[in-house]
Amino acid sequence: MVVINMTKTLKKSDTIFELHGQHIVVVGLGKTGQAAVRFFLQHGARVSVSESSPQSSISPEFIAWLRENNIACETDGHTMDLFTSADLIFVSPGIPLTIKPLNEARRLNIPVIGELAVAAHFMRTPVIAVTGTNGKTTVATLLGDIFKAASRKVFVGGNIGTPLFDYISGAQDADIVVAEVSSFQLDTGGSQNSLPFKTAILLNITPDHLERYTSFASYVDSKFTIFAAQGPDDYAILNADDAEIMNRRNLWPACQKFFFGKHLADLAGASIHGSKIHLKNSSSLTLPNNIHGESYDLAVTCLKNPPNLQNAAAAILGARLMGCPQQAIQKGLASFEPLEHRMTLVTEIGGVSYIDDSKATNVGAVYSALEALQQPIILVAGGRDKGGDYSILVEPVRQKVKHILLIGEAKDTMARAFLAFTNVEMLDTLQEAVLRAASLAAPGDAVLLSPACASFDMFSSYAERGDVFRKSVLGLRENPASINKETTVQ
Ligand code: UMA
Repeated sequence: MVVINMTKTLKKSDTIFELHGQHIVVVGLGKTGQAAVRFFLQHGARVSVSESSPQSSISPEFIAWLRENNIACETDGHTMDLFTSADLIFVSPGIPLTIKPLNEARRLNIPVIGELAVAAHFMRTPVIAVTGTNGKTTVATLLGDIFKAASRKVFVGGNIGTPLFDYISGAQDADIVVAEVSSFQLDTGGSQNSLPFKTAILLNITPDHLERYTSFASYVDSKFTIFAAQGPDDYAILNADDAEIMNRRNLWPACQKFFFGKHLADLAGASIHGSKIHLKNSSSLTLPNNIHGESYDLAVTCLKNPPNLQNAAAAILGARLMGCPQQAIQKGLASFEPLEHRMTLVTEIGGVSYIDDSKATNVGAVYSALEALQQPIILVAGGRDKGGDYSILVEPVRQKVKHILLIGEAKDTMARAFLAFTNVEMLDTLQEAVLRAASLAAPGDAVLLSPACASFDMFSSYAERGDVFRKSVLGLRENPASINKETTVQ
Protein backbone atom coordinates (compact mmCIF):
# COMPACT_ATOMS: atom_id res chain seq x y z
CA MET A 1 0.00 0.00 0.00
CA VAL A 2 1.27 3.47 -0.84
CA VAL A 3 0.28 6.11 1.68
CA ILE A 4 0.18 9.59 0.19
CA ASN A 5 2.25 11.80 2.36
CA MET A 6 3.58 14.66 0.36
CA THR A 7 4.91 16.48 3.37
CA LYS A 8 8.37 16.15 4.80
CA THR A 9 7.85 14.15 8.00
CA LEU A 10 7.96 16.40 11.02
CA LYS A 11 8.61 15.25 14.53
CA LYS A 12 6.85 17.01 17.37
CA SER A 13 10.25 17.97 18.73
CA ASP A 14 11.25 19.68 15.47
CA THR A 15 12.49 23.17 16.19
CA ILE A 16 10.42 24.26 13.17
CA PHE A 17 7.55 24.58 15.61
CA GLU A 18 9.38 27.23 17.47
CA LEU A 19 7.77 29.53 14.95
CA HIS A 20 9.38 32.68 16.28
CA GLY A 21 11.66 34.23 13.65
CA GLN A 22 10.93 31.54 11.03
CA HIS A 23 10.11 32.65 7.49
CA ILE A 24 6.77 31.01 6.72
CA VAL A 25 5.17 31.21 3.29
CA VAL A 26 1.39 30.78 3.43
CA VAL A 27 -0.04 29.50 0.14
CA GLY A 28 -3.65 30.41 -0.70
CA LEU A 29 -5.58 33.25 0.90
CA GLY A 30 -8.99 31.67 1.40
CA LYS A 31 -10.42 31.06 4.86
CA THR A 32 -7.59 28.79 5.99
CA GLY A 33 -4.77 30.89 4.56
CA GLN A 34 -6.03 34.09 6.18
CA ALA A 35 -6.45 32.37 9.56
CA ALA A 36 -2.97 30.81 9.19
CA VAL A 37 -1.33 34.19 8.51
CA ARG A 38 -2.83 35.60 11.72
CA PHE A 39 -1.77 32.54 13.72
CA PHE A 40 1.84 32.53 12.50
CA LEU A 41 2.14 36.27 13.05
CA GLN A 42 0.81 35.86 16.59
CA HIS A 43 3.64 33.34 17.16
CA GLY A 44 6.36 35.73 16.02
CA ALA A 45 7.02 34.28 12.57
CA ARG A 46 8.03 36.34 9.54
CA VAL A 47 5.15 35.64 7.18
CA SER A 48 4.86 35.99 3.38
CA VAL A 49 1.81 35.00 1.39
CA SER A 50 1.35 33.63 -2.11
CA GLU A 51 -1.96 33.50 -3.95
CA SER A 52 -2.68 32.35 -7.51
CA SER A 53 -5.64 34.70 -8.05
CA PRO A 54 -5.36 38.45 -8.65
CA GLN A 55 -5.28 40.84 -5.72
CA SER A 56 -8.80 42.02 -6.65
CA SER A 57 -10.14 38.61 -5.54
CA ILE A 58 -9.03 39.26 -1.94
CA SER A 59 -10.92 41.57 0.39
CA PRO A 60 -9.41 45.10 0.47
CA GLU A 61 -9.55 44.99 4.30
CA PHE A 62 -7.31 41.92 4.38
CA ILE A 63 -4.88 43.44 1.87
CA ALA A 64 -4.71 46.60 4.01
CA TRP A 65 -4.11 44.47 7.11
CA LEU A 66 -1.27 42.61 5.36
CA ARG A 67 0.33 45.96 4.52
CA GLU A 68 -0.04 47.26 8.08
CA ASN A 69 1.75 44.15 9.30
CA ASN A 70 4.51 44.32 6.67
CA ILE A 71 3.55 40.96 5.20
CA ALA A 72 4.94 40.42 1.71
CA CYS A 73 2.10 39.43 -0.59
CA GLU A 74 2.45 37.92 -4.05
CA THR A 75 -0.73 37.49 -6.07
CA ASP A 76 -1.50 36.34 -9.62
CA GLY A 77 0.64 33.24 -9.25
CA HIS A 78 3.30 31.51 -7.19
CA THR A 79 7.01 32.17 -7.69
CA MET A 80 9.76 29.65 -7.15
CA ASP A 81 12.00 32.21 -5.41
CA LEU A 82 9.50 32.95 -2.66
CA PHE A 83 8.85 29.27 -1.96
CA THR A 84 12.53 28.33 -1.89
CA SER A 85 13.33 31.21 0.48
CA ALA A 86 10.99 29.78 3.16
CA ASP A 87 11.91 27.90 6.33
CA LEU A 88 8.42 26.37 6.25
CA ILE A 89 5.61 26.38 3.72
CA PHE A 90 2.00 26.28 4.86
CA VAL A 91 -0.51 25.14 2.24
CA SER A 92 -4.27 25.71 2.33
CA PRO A 93 -6.25 22.47 1.81
CA GLY A 94 -7.32 23.25 -1.77
CA ILE A 95 -3.79 23.82 -3.12
CA PRO A 96 -2.73 21.03 -5.49
CA LEU A 97 0.34 19.50 -3.88
CA THR A 98 2.03 18.91 -7.22
CA ILE A 99 2.51 22.54 -8.30
CA LYS A 100 6.10 23.22 -9.36
CA PRO A 101 7.21 25.60 -6.55
CA LEU A 102 6.08 23.04 -3.95
CA ASN A 103 7.97 20.25 -5.71
CA GLU A 104 11.09 22.40 -5.73
CA ALA A 105 10.69 23.32 -2.06
CA ARG A 106 10.34 19.65 -1.10
CA ARG A 107 13.44 18.85 -3.16
CA LEU A 108 15.27 21.37 -0.97
CA ASN A 109 13.86 19.70 2.16
CA ILE A 110 11.71 22.68 3.08
CA PRO A 111 8.79 21.27 5.09
CA VAL A 112 5.36 21.64 3.46
CA ILE A 113 2.58 21.34 5.99
CA GLY A 114 -1.13 21.97 6.50
CA GLU A 115 -3.47 22.88 9.32
CA LEU A 116 -3.57 19.47 11.07
CA ALA A 117 0.23 19.37 11.30
CA VAL A 118 0.21 22.77 13.01
CA ALA A 119 -2.70 21.78 15.26
CA ALA A 120 -0.72 18.71 16.37
CA HIS A 121 1.66 21.05 18.19
CA PHE A 122 -0.77 23.60 19.54
CA MET A 123 -4.10 21.84 20.23
CA ARG A 124 -4.66 21.37 23.97
CA THR A 125 -8.25 20.06 23.86
CA PRO A 126 -9.37 16.47 23.09
CA VAL A 127 -10.52 16.17 19.49
CA ILE A 128 -13.12 13.92 17.91
CA ALA A 129 -12.54 13.92 14.17
CA VAL A 130 -14.86 12.88 11.36
CA THR A 131 -13.95 12.00 7.80
CA GLY A 132 -15.59 10.09 4.95
CA THR A 133 -16.71 10.84 1.42
CA ASN A 134 -20.23 11.79 2.47
CA GLY A 135 -21.97 12.72 5.71
CA LYS A 136 -19.03 14.48 7.44
CA THR A 137 -20.83 17.76 7.98
CA THR A 138 -23.98 16.05 9.22
CA VAL A 139 -22.05 14.00 11.77
CA ALA A 140 -19.86 16.91 12.91
CA THR A 141 -22.95 19.11 13.36
CA LEU A 142 -24.85 16.36 15.15
CA LEU A 143 -21.91 15.74 17.50
CA GLY A 144 -21.79 19.47 18.23
CA ASP A 145 -25.51 19.45 19.08
CA ILE A 146 -25.11 16.39 21.30
CA PHE A 147 -22.20 17.86 23.27
CA LYS A 148 -24.15 21.09 23.70
CA ALA A 149 -27.12 19.07 24.98
CA ALA A 150 -24.70 17.56 27.52
CA SER A 151 -23.72 21.11 28.60
CA ARG A 152 -20.19 20.60 27.29
CA LYS A 153 -18.45 23.58 25.76
CA VAL A 154 -17.71 22.50 22.20
CA PHE A 155 -15.88 23.99 19.20
CA VAL A 156 -16.96 22.56 15.83
CA GLY A 157 -14.53 23.36 13.02
CA GLY A 158 -12.30 22.16 10.19
CA ASN A 159 -13.65 21.38 6.72
CA ILE A 160 -17.13 22.36 7.91
CA GLY A 161 -16.06 25.97 7.31
CA THR A 162 -14.29 27.33 10.41
CA PRO A 163 -10.52 26.70 10.36
CA LEU A 164 -9.06 25.00 13.44
CA PHE A 165 -6.70 27.99 13.59
CA ASP A 166 -9.64 30.00 14.93
CA TYR A 167 -9.60 27.71 17.96
CA ILE A 168 -5.88 27.26 18.55
CA SER A 169 -5.33 31.03 18.23
CA GLY A 170 -7.62 31.67 21.17
CA ALA A 171 -8.09 30.62 24.78
CA GLN A 172 -8.78 26.96 23.87
CA ASP A 173 -11.44 26.84 26.56
CA ALA A 174 -13.74 24.20 25.04
CA ASP A 175 -14.20 20.80 26.68
CA ILE A 176 -14.07 19.15 23.29
CA VAL A 177 -13.28 19.96 19.66
CA VAL A 178 -15.25 18.33 16.85
CA ALA A 179 -13.16 18.46 13.67
CA GLU A 180 -14.56 17.73 10.23
CA VAL A 181 -11.52 16.54 8.34
CA SER A 182 -11.19 16.28 4.56
CA SER A 183 -8.74 14.11 2.67
CA PHE A 184 -7.10 17.36 1.47
CA GLN A 185 -6.40 18.28 5.09
CA LEU A 186 -5.14 14.77 5.85
CA ASP A 187 -2.74 14.95 2.88
CA THR A 188 -0.77 17.64 4.67
CA GLY A 189 -1.23 16.49 8.23
CA GLY A 190 -2.30 12.86 8.43
CA SER A 191 0.90 11.25 9.61
CA GLN A 192 2.17 9.44 12.69
CA ASN A 193 3.48 12.74 14.01
CA SER A 194 0.28 14.61 13.42
CA LEU A 195 -2.69 15.45 15.63
CA PRO A 196 -3.70 12.34 17.63
CA PHE A 197 -7.48 12.27 17.61
CA LYS A 198 -9.01 10.88 20.81
CA THR A 199 -11.76 9.46 18.59
CA ALA A 200 -11.62 9.29 14.79
CA ILE A 201 -14.65 8.38 12.68
CA LEU A 202 -14.43 7.07 9.11
CA LEU A 203 -17.97 7.17 7.70
CA ASN A 204 -17.62 5.76 4.19
CA ILE A 205 -15.35 5.86 1.16
CA THR A 206 -16.56 6.07 -2.42
CA PRO A 207 -14.73 7.61 -5.41
CA ASP A 208 -14.35 11.38 -5.15
CA HIS A 209 -11.77 14.07 -5.92
CA LEU A 210 -10.19 11.89 -8.59
CA GLU A 211 -9.05 15.10 -10.28
CA ARG A 212 -6.54 15.42 -7.38
CA TYR A 213 -5.57 11.84 -6.60
CA THR A 214 -3.70 9.60 -9.00
CA SER A 215 -6.10 6.73 -8.21
CA PHE A 216 -9.01 5.77 -5.98
CA ALA A 217 -6.53 3.77 -3.89
CA SER A 218 -4.55 6.97 -3.14
CA TYR A 219 -7.75 8.69 -2.02
CA VAL A 220 -8.58 5.75 0.27
CA ASP A 221 -5.03 5.82 1.67
CA SER A 222 -5.45 9.50 2.46
CA LYS A 223 -8.70 8.90 4.33
CA PHE A 224 -7.13 6.16 6.46
CA THR A 225 -4.40 8.48 7.71
CA ILE A 226 -7.02 9.90 10.09
CA PHE A 227 -5.99 7.00 12.37
CA ALA A 228 -2.22 7.39 11.85
CA ALA A 229 -1.35 9.27 15.06
CA GLN A 230 -3.72 7.39 17.37
CA GLY A 231 -2.44 5.35 20.31
CA PRO A 232 -3.81 2.41 22.34
CA ASP A 233 -6.09 4.67 24.45
CA ASP A 234 -7.72 6.24 21.38
CA TYR A 235 -10.81 5.05 19.53
CA ALA A 236 -11.41 4.43 15.83
CA ILE A 237 -15.00 4.19 14.59
CA LEU A 238 -15.45 2.48 11.23
CA ASN A 239 -18.33 1.62 8.90
CA ALA A 240 -18.82 -2.16 8.96
CA ASP A 241 -21.04 -2.02 5.84
CA ASP A 242 -18.35 -0.40 3.67
CA ALA A 243 -16.25 -3.05 1.92
CA GLU A 244 -13.39 -0.64 1.16
CA ILE A 245 -13.09 0.22 4.85
CA MET A 246 -13.44 -3.36 6.07
CA ASN A 247 -10.70 -4.53 3.67
CA ARG A 248 -8.24 -2.14 5.24
CA ARG A 249 -9.45 -2.00 8.81
CA ASN A 250 -6.31 -3.58 10.24
CA LEU A 251 -3.95 -1.00 8.76
CA TRP A 252 -3.60 0.98 11.96
CA PRO A 253 -3.41 -1.58 14.76
CA ALA A 254 -2.56 0.88 17.56
CA CYS A 255 -6.03 2.14 18.52
CA GLN A 256 -9.21 0.45 19.81
CA LYS A 257 -11.59 -0.18 16.91
CA PHE A 258 -15.37 -0.05 17.08
CA PHE A 259 -17.86 -0.32 14.24
CA PHE A 260 -21.29 0.85 13.15
CA GLY A 261 -23.65 -0.59 10.54
CA LYS A 262 -26.30 -3.16 9.73
CA HIS A 263 -23.89 -6.05 9.45
CA LEU A 264 -21.91 -5.98 12.66
CA ALA A 265 -21.83 -9.78 13.26
CA ASP A 266 -19.36 -10.24 16.12
CA LEU A 267 -17.92 -6.71 16.02
CA ALA A 268 -18.32 -4.29 18.92
CA GLY A 269 -20.09 -1.00 18.32
CA ALA A 270 -23.42 0.45 17.11
CA SER A 271 -25.69 -2.01 15.35
CA ILE A 272 -28.53 -0.70 13.13
CA HIS A 273 -31.88 -2.56 13.13
CA GLY A 274 -34.64 -0.71 11.31
CA SER A 275 -34.75 2.73 12.90
CA LYS A 276 -33.09 1.49 16.12
CA ILE A 277 -29.44 1.58 17.09
CA HIS A 278 -28.10 -0.83 19.71
CA LEU A 279 -24.68 -0.57 21.35
CA LYS A 280 -23.04 -3.94 21.84
CA ASN A 281 -19.83 -5.67 22.84
CA SER A 282 -18.21 -8.37 20.75
CA SER A 283 -17.11 -11.71 22.20
CA SER A 284 -13.57 -10.35 22.57
CA LEU A 285 -14.02 -6.59 23.04
CA THR A 286 -16.03 -4.65 25.62
CA LEU A 287 -17.29 -1.16 24.89
CA PRO A 288 -15.97 1.34 27.47
CA ASN A 289 -18.17 3.39 29.83
CA ASN A 290 -20.52 0.44 30.45
CA ILE A 291 -22.63 1.25 27.39
CA HIS A 292 -23.28 -2.28 26.13
CA GLY A 293 -27.05 -2.87 25.75
CA GLU A 294 -28.09 0.75 25.28
CA SER A 295 -30.66 1.41 22.57
CA TYR A 296 -31.61 4.56 20.63
CA ASP A 297 -34.77 4.89 18.53
CA LEU A 298 -34.60 7.33 15.61
CA ALA A 299 -38.15 6.67 14.31
CA VAL A 300 -39.40 10.12 15.30
CA THR A 301 -36.28 12.04 14.29
CA CYS A 302 -35.25 13.42 10.90
CA LEU A 303 -32.34 10.96 10.96
CA LYS A 304 -34.51 7.86 10.55
CA ASN A 305 -33.64 7.15 6.89
CA PRO A 306 -30.36 6.02 5.34
CA PRO A 307 -27.72 7.39 4.99
CA ASN A 308 -28.56 9.45 8.10
CA LEU A 309 -29.14 6.29 10.14
CA GLN A 310 -25.49 5.39 9.56
CA ASN A 311 -24.44 8.96 10.33
CA ALA A 312 -26.44 8.89 13.57
CA ALA A 313 -25.00 5.50 14.58
CA ALA A 314 -21.46 6.83 14.15
CA ALA A 315 -22.26 9.99 16.12
CA ILE A 316 -23.97 8.11 18.97
CA LEU A 317 -21.00 5.78 19.30
CA GLY A 318 -18.50 8.65 19.11
CA ALA A 319 -20.33 10.77 21.67
CA ARG A 320 -20.78 7.83 24.05
CA LEU A 321 -17.11 6.83 23.80
CA MET A 322 -16.24 10.45 24.67
CA GLY A 323 -18.30 10.10 27.85
CA CYS A 324 -21.43 11.94 26.77
CA PRO A 325 -24.49 10.82 28.82
CA GLN A 326 -27.20 8.79 27.05
CA GLN A 327 -29.91 11.36 27.81
CA ALA A 328 -27.96 14.18 26.18
CA ILE A 329 -27.48 12.04 23.08
CA GLN A 330 -31.21 11.38 22.90
CA LYS A 331 -31.88 15.10 23.28
CA GLY A 332 -29.35 15.98 20.54
CA LEU A 333 -30.85 13.38 18.16
CA ALA A 334 -34.40 14.59 18.78
CA SER A 335 -33.61 18.26 18.18
CA PHE A 336 -31.31 17.79 15.17
CA GLU A 337 -32.47 19.74 12.14
CA PRO A 338 -31.59 18.54 8.64
CA LEU A 339 -28.83 20.50 6.91
CA GLU A 340 -29.59 22.37 3.71
CA HIS A 341 -29.01 20.98 0.22
CA ARG A 342 -28.98 17.36 1.44
CA MET A 343 -32.13 15.61 0.20
CA THR A 344 -34.09 18.70 1.24
CA LEU A 345 -37.72 18.74 0.12
CA VAL A 346 -38.22 22.18 -1.46
CA THR A 347 -41.94 21.82 -2.10
CA GLU A 348 -44.60 19.73 -3.82
CA ILE A 349 -46.37 21.04 -6.91
CA GLY A 350 -49.21 19.03 -8.45
CA GLY A 351 -48.16 15.88 -6.58
CA VAL A 352 -44.51 16.18 -7.73
CA SER A 353 -41.83 16.44 -5.01
CA TYR A 354 -38.89 18.74 -5.76
CA ILE A 355 -35.79 17.69 -3.82
CA ASP A 356 -32.56 19.69 -3.44
CA ASP A 357 -29.54 17.40 -3.02
CA SER A 358 -27.01 19.89 -4.39
CA LYS A 359 -24.42 18.73 -1.82
CA ALA A 360 -24.25 15.41 -3.72
CA THR A 361 -21.04 16.36 -5.50
CA ASN A 362 -19.88 12.79 -6.08
CA VAL A 363 -21.24 9.56 -7.51
CA GLY A 364 -21.56 7.84 -4.11
CA ALA A 365 -23.83 10.56 -2.77
CA VAL A 366 -26.10 10.32 -5.83
CA TYR A 367 -26.24 6.55 -5.41
CA SER A 368 -27.47 7.02 -1.81
CA ALA A 369 -30.05 9.59 -2.97
CA LEU A 370 -31.45 7.26 -5.63
CA GLU A 371 -31.52 4.39 -3.12
CA ALA A 372 -33.43 6.51 -0.61
CA LEU A 373 -36.27 7.47 -2.99
CA GLN A 374 -39.01 4.98 -3.77
CA GLN A 375 -40.93 6.94 -6.45
CA PRO A 376 -40.06 7.48 -10.16
CA ILE A 377 -37.35 10.13 -10.49
CA ILE A 378 -36.46 12.90 -12.90
CA LEU A 379 -32.80 13.49 -12.14
CA VAL A 380 -31.10 16.84 -12.69
CA ALA A 381 -27.34 16.30 -12.69
CA GLY A 382 -24.01 17.51 -14.07
CA GLY A 383 -21.48 20.22 -13.35
CA ARG A 384 -17.68 20.01 -13.14
CA ASP A 385 -16.47 16.45 -13.52
CA LYS A 386 -14.41 15.10 -10.59
CA GLY A 387 -13.28 11.93 -12.32
CA GLY A 388 -16.10 9.84 -10.84
CA ASP A 389 -17.22 6.56 -12.40
CA TYR A 390 -20.81 7.25 -13.49
CA SER A 391 -21.36 3.59 -14.40
CA ILE A 392 -21.86 2.93 -10.66
CA LEU A 393 -25.21 4.72 -11.07
CA VAL A 394 -26.43 2.68 -14.02
CA GLU A 395 -28.40 0.12 -12.00
CA PRO A 396 -30.40 2.57 -9.82
CA VAL A 397 -30.89 4.81 -12.88
CA ARG A 398 -32.28 1.88 -14.86
CA GLN A 399 -34.64 0.98 -12.02
CA LYS A 400 -35.90 4.40 -10.93
CA VAL A 401 -34.93 7.30 -13.22
CA LYS A 402 -37.40 8.19 -16.02
CA HIS A 403 -35.34 11.07 -17.38
CA ILE A 404 -31.92 12.58 -16.75
CA LEU A 405 -31.52 16.28 -17.45
CA LEU A 406 -27.86 17.24 -17.68
CA ILE A 407 -26.16 20.62 -17.31
CA GLY A 408 -22.57 21.84 -17.04
CA GLU A 409 -19.16 20.76 -18.27
CA ALA A 410 -19.71 17.06 -17.59
CA LYS A 411 -22.92 16.72 -19.57
CA ASP A 412 -21.45 14.98 -22.63
CA THR A 413 -19.51 12.47 -20.54
CA MET A 414 -22.53 11.77 -18.37
CA ALA A 415 -24.88 11.50 -21.35
CA ARG A 416 -22.66 8.77 -22.81
CA ALA A 417 -22.83 6.85 -19.51
CA PHE A 418 -26.65 6.85 -19.33
CA LEU A 419 -28.02 7.05 -22.90
CA ALA A 420 -28.52 3.30 -23.15
CA PHE A 421 -30.49 3.12 -19.90
CA THR A 422 -32.94 6.03 -19.74
CA ASN A 423 -34.03 9.22 -21.50
CA VAL A 424 -31.26 11.81 -21.48
CA GLU A 425 -31.44 15.49 -22.40
CA MET A 426 -28.83 18.25 -22.17
CA LEU A 427 -29.69 21.81 -21.18
CA ASP A 428 -27.78 25.05 -20.82
CA THR A 429 -28.91 26.25 -17.41
CA LEU A 430 -30.28 24.87 -14.16
CA GLN A 431 -33.38 27.03 -14.56
CA GLU A 432 -34.10 25.42 -17.95
CA ALA A 433 -33.56 21.98 -16.42
CA VAL A 434 -36.08 22.70 -13.65
CA LEU A 435 -38.67 23.88 -16.17
CA ARG A 436 -38.08 20.85 -18.37
CA ALA A 437 -38.31 18.50 -15.35
CA ALA A 438 -41.63 20.06 -14.37
CA SER A 439 -42.97 19.53 -17.87
CA LEU A 440 -41.97 15.85 -17.81
CA ALA A 441 -43.05 14.99 -14.25
CA ALA A 442 -46.31 13.18 -13.42
CA PRO A 443 -48.03 13.21 -10.02
CA GLY A 444 -46.12 10.92 -7.66
CA ASP A 445 -42.74 11.60 -9.30
CA ALA A 446 -39.74 13.24 -7.66
CA VAL A 447 -37.62 15.88 -9.39
CA LEU A 448 -34.22 15.42 -7.80
CA LEU A 449 -31.23 17.78 -8.12
CA SER A 450 -28.35 15.43 -7.28
CA PRO A 451 -25.48 16.49 -9.54
CA ALA A 452 -22.61 13.95 -8.98
CA CYS A 453 -20.30 16.84 -9.88
CA ALA A 454 -18.75 19.96 -8.38
CA SER A 455 -20.62 23.22 -8.95
CA PHE A 456 -17.70 25.53 -9.81
CA ASP A 457 -18.26 25.57 -13.59
CA MET A 458 -21.57 27.44 -13.17
CA PHE A 459 -21.86 28.50 -9.50
CA SER A 460 -19.67 29.74 -6.66
CA SER A 461 -20.58 26.73 -4.48
CA TYR A 462 -22.96 23.80 -4.13
CA ALA A 463 -25.00 26.04 -1.83
CA GLU A 464 -25.53 28.64 -4.55
CA ARG A 465 -26.49 25.86 -6.98
CA GLY A 466 -29.06 24.56 -4.47
CA ASP A 467 -30.41 28.08 -3.92
CA VAL A 468 -30.87 28.58 -7.67
CA PHE A 469 -32.72 25.24 -7.87
CA ARG A 470 -34.93 26.21 -4.95
CA LYS A 471 -35.69 29.64 -6.42
CA SER A 472 -36.59 28.12 -9.80
CA VAL A 473 -38.87 25.56 -8.17
CA LEU A 474 -40.60 28.15 -6.01
CA GLY A 475 -41.01 30.24 -9.18
CA LEU A 476 -42.93 27.33 -10.70
CA ARG A 477 -45.18 27.22 -7.68
CA GLU A 478 -45.92 30.93 -8.05
CA ASN A 479 -46.56 30.54 -11.76
CA PRO A 480 -47.75 27.00 -12.54
CA ALA A 481 -48.82 28.14 -16.00
CA SER A 482 -45.10 28.28 -16.91
CA ILE A 483 -45.07 24.48 -16.76
CA ASN A 484 -45.79 23.39 -20.29
CA LYS A 485 -46.46 19.68 -20.29
CA GLU A 486 -46.01 19.62 -24.06
CA THR A 487 -42.60 21.35 -24.04
CA THR A 488 -39.85 19.62 -25.97
CA VAL A 489 -36.26 20.75 -25.72
CA GLN A 490 -34.05 20.32 -28.77
N1 UMA B 1 -5.20 28.95 -4.60
C1 UMA B 1 -3.86 29.24 -4.79
N2 UMA B 1 -3.12 28.38 -5.57
C2 UMA B 1 -3.65 27.28 -6.15
C3 UMA B 1 -5.01 27.00 -5.92
C4 UMA B 1 -5.76 27.86 -5.13
O1 UMA B 1 -3.33 30.23 -4.30
O2 UMA B 1 -2.91 26.55 -6.85
C5 UMA B 1 -5.97 29.87 -3.76
C6 UMA B 1 -7.34 30.25 -4.29
O3 UMA B 1 -7.26 31.25 -5.27
C7 UMA B 1 -8.04 30.71 -3.03
C8 UMA B 1 -7.39 29.85 -1.96
O4 UMA B 1 -6.24 29.25 -2.53
O5 UMA B 1 -7.83 32.05 -2.74
C9 UMA B 1 -8.40 28.81 -1.53
O6 UMA B 1 -7.85 27.89 -0.65
P1 UMA B 1 -8.73 26.63 -0.26
O7 UMA B 1 -9.28 26.02 -1.52
O8 UMA B 1 -7.93 25.74 0.60
O9 UMA B 1 -10.00 27.28 0.46
P2 UMA B 1 -10.29 27.76 1.94
O10 UMA B 1 -11.16 28.95 1.80
O11 UMA B 1 -9.09 27.88 2.77
O12 UMA B 1 -11.23 26.57 2.40
C10 UMA B 1 -10.66 25.39 2.93
C11 UMA B 1 -11.48 24.20 2.44
N3 UMA B 1 -11.44 24.14 0.98
C12 UMA B 1 -11.03 23.07 0.31
O13 UMA B 1 -10.65 22.07 0.85
C13 UMA B 1 -11.06 23.13 -1.19
C14 UMA B 1 -12.92 24.32 2.89
O14 UMA B 1 -13.62 23.13 2.55
C15 UMA B 1 -12.94 24.45 4.42
O15 UMA B 1 -14.29 24.69 4.83
C16 UMA B 1 -12.07 25.62 4.86
O16 UMA B 1 -10.73 25.44 4.34
C17 UMA B 1 -11.96 25.70 6.39
O17 UMA B 1 -11.35 24.55 6.91
C18 UMA B 1 -14.54 23.26 1.45
C19 UMA B 1 -14.42 22.07 0.51
O18 UMA B 1 -14.89 22.17 -0.61
C20 UMA B 1 -15.96 23.30 1.99
N4 UMA B 1 -13.80 20.96 0.93
C21 UMA B 1 -13.71 19.78 0.11
C22 UMA B 1 -14.93 18.91 0.28
O19 UMA B 1 -15.63 19.02 1.30
O20 UMA B 1 -15.15 18.04 -0.61
C23 UMA B 1 -12.48 18.98 0.53
